[in-house]
Amino acid sequence: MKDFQPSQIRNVALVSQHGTGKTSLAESILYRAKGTTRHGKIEDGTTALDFTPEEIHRKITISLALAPVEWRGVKINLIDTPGYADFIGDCVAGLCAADAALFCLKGAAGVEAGTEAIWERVHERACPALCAVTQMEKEHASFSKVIEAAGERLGMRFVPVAWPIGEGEKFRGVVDLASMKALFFEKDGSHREGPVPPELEADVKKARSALVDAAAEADDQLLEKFLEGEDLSVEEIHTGLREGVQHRSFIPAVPVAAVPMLGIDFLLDTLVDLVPSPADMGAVAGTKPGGAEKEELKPELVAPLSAIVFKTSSESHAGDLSMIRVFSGNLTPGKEVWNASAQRSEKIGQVFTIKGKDRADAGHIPAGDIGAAVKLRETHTGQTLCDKNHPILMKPVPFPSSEHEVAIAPKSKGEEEKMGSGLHKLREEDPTIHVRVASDLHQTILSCMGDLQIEVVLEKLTRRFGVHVETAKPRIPYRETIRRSVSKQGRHKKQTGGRGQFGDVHVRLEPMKNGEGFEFVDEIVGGSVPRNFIPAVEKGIVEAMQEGVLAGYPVVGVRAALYDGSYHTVDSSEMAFKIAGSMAFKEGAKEASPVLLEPIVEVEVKVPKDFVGAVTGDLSSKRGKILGMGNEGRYDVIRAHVPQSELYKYSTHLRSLTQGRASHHTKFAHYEEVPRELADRIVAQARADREAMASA
Ligand SMILES: Nc1nc2c(ncn2[C@@H]2O[C@H](COP(=O)(O)OP(=O)(O)OP(=O)(O)O)[C@@H](O)[C@H]2O)c(=O)[nH]1
Ligand SMILES: [Mg+2]
Repeated sequence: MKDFQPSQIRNVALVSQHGTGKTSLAESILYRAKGTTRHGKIEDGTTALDFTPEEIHRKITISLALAPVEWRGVKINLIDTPGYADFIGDCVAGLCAADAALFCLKGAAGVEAGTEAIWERVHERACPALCAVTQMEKEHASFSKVIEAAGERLGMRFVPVAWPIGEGEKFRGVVDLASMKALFFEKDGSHREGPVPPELEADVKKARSALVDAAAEADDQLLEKFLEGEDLSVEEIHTGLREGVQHRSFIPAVPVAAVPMLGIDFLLDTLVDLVPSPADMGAVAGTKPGGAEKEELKPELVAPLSAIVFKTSSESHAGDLSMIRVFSGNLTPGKEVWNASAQRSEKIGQVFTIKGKDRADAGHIPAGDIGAAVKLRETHTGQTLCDKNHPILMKPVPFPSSEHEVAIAPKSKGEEEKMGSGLHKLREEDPTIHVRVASDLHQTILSCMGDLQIEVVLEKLTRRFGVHVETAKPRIPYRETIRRSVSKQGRHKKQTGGRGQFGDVHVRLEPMKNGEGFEFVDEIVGGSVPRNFIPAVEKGIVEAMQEGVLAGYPVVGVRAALYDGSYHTVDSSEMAFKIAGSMAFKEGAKEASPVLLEPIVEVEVKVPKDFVGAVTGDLSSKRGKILGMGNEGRYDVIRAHVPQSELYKYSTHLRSLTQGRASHHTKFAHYEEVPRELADRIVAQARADREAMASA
């Protein structure tokens, strides 16, 4: 592809919930604009954009993909993003590279489960948006119903720029409301002009008036002209609409059907005319590294470099790549650039234009454009690249936190390392994947956005890294403590010919006020336990506390005071006193009313008002305590303390409870005593497990 000025580029991310037809739309556009010679279909697994085996057999998008096309002398960089909530990380990343979102809604369904959650991402990023009402040739499709419902639900003003001629199987054209031309679809995605069908005149007149109002309101000069009673030209309407889009005053909407290629040309024209170019978007705002001072750079080729790595990919034919959006300056191979996020220098290797899984040498990536470089050594997803002499830090990609945890282990012993390096690579490609080793639980914990993402991670580990991995429920890090003070003697005496072993201690165990930690108090007077053996006593107690007397969980919240003891001049040793300390603790703890503690987490659920009752009721049924309610825009925020053991797979549960319209965060709060009945069950289970392990 040739070079394009920032004013000749449009960067558009296709976003929506799963299945509206984003990938199909991008494929049809790619085909129509001659970006491919084959019209890829999801059903046949032949798309250029969903090219991994995991995507093909599930018929869904998992990773974002790029589809650059040229239309009317303009380069449109389409970024196809996943709609499944589990892969929202790539939707967020795609939005960071785009200047506008093409928000897709199904013609026959409109607002669905997941629509709002995706819209929130567009909204929080303050991303300008257009809307495509898709699958318009399907039964029950209704353009006007969809935009009315979406307007109400999302609290946004949707403005049709075209009116459908026929809907469902009669969908055969659109009236371009700016030019008032009726465009009848040809099979190849193009159209021919014709008269506006008389039965549509009233609807079209009303819709045009709303469109012109919107365009005029967005631009002072146009408003003046409009108020003086003059009609606006098509160009003027487009200028006004583009400004309105840029300032997010409204969302222009067009009807389209991707698979049968109906309305593709009109959609392409709309993208060229109404999506703000990088030049329209104006100066790139960031901060000076190390402070809050603002820094701005013009979106020009001659300006210092500012760019963001929005995705790392190793899936394509193209090898390991860093996908980059350049905001200002020029990214050229062989040049040293500055990673302002990591404060490191980075050498740029070859750079490419990417289309699905294919790459083509690009020479450079100019201001406003999107491309990729051979995977950078020092730079990770979300980091800023710039000119060292003119550093700027852009906002990092706001990846959501992953709350869905499972324990994982390789099926074959000895493959831990392979699993670890595979996961490391997958995490580079999708930063919503987290892995940690929970040493107290003897488990490796994988945190993802949901079950589907976990399934995909495991599949990729097998396909790409040859390691088969099993999952299990993560163990709960229970703890034990004592509720009562007890004094106990621990006496270790062994006489087996020759030198014996002797250690004798008196220890008082007390519960600590805050229920946390451990304290050892030395109350020995008169040398009943010699100084040099006292640390060994403490060591014995600390070791014994690793496995509590109830169910073998670590013990916390205990003060152990060594107040008396005795020794033998020949037979006493550190080892003997350590054993004595340990014995005193084990025996004492049994009599000190030991109890089981469980981790309590603070959960924050962001939920539309209609679901507040359902969510609070559910949290209460999970032994949760509601702490309070707040407000965040159109959402209520519920805060509650809930036992961690009740929250296994809560993401999935919450999704089904709220039709995918809620989100949540958790953080550890504190430990609390487990209710008696439940504790008895956990203790019995732990004992059975230990016995099974012992006999295995
Ligand atoms: N009849 C009809 N079917 C369509 C159209 N567009 C998409 N589909 C079908 O709808 C299903 C989903 O299409 P995709 O293009 O994968 O949807 P998506 O929005 O990319 O889905 P995710 O990537 O999972 O978010 C596929 O079976 C498509 O064949 C259309 O215009 N008409
Ligand atoms: Mg898709």
